[in-house]
Amino acid sequence: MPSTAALKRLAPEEHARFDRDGFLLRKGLVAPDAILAITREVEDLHERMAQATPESVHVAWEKTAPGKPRRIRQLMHSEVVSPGLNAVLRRADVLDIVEDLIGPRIALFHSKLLMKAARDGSVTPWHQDFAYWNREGNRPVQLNMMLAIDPATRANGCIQFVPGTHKGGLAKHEHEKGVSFGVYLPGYFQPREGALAVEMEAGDAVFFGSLVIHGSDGNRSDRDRRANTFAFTTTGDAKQHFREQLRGE
Ligand SMILES: O=C(O)CCC(=O)C(=O)O
Repeated sequence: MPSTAALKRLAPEEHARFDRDGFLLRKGLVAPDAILAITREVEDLHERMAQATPESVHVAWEKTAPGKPRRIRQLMHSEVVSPGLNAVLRRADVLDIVEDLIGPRIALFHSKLLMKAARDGSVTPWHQDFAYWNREGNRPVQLNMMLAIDPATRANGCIQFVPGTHKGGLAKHEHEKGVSFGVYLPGYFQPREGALAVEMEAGDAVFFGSLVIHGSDGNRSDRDRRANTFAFTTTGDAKQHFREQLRGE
C-alpha cells in the first residue's frame, strides 16, 4: 500500500499568498511511492487508449504527424483509469486544504490527466478556467489542484500563471470550435508581462482558482510532463453535498 505524507492545513501566510496571487504551490503533497504507483498506472496509457477507449473516459489527442504514434493530450475522468489518482482526490488531508480554500461543501468537478508527452505535448494557451465553466448561472468558486506526476520544468512545459489576475474578473476569450483548449485569451500564448513559470517536482501540487490566467508551453524536451488536475467545486449553490461521499464517510 503506497504511503502518503499527511498534509498540514493551510497556514495564514499561505491563505494570504493564495488570495494575493490566485495560486499556491504545495511541495511534496504525494509521497514518492504513491507517485511511482500512479506512474505505473499511466505508463502505457497512450497505447491502451489508442487501442480502445472506455466509454467512461474522454480522450483528446495531440495533432501528431501521420504515421507517428498517437499521443493523449488530455484524458477526462482519470480517476477511472488510475486507482492511485482516485485515492489522492479522496484523501482527507487534501480535502481539508480544499475546504480551507473554498469551504466545506465540496464536490468533485472533474479529474483530468494532462499528458504533455515528450516532443509532442502542445501549448496550452492562456486562459481562465471559468471561461470554460461559466454556464447555467454558476459562480467562479471552483478550485484546481494540479499534481505533478513527472518533474515539470520550463523545458517540458510547466504551468505558468499571471499572479493577481484572478482579481480582474472574467476576460473576453476567443472560442475555437472542435479543438481541446479551444477557449483562450487573445494572443493565444504570446509572452505575458508578469507571467511566472511554476516548476515542480513529482509529487508537488499547485492549487489555483478558476479566474487566474494560466497556460503552458509545448513540451520541447525528451521528458514527459504528466500531471493531473483535480477540480473541486462547492455545492453551496447546487443540490448535493458530496464531501461525505468523497471521504467515504
Ligand atoms: O497542462 C497544463 O499545463 C495546463 C492545463 C490547464 O490549463 C487546464 O487544464 O486548465
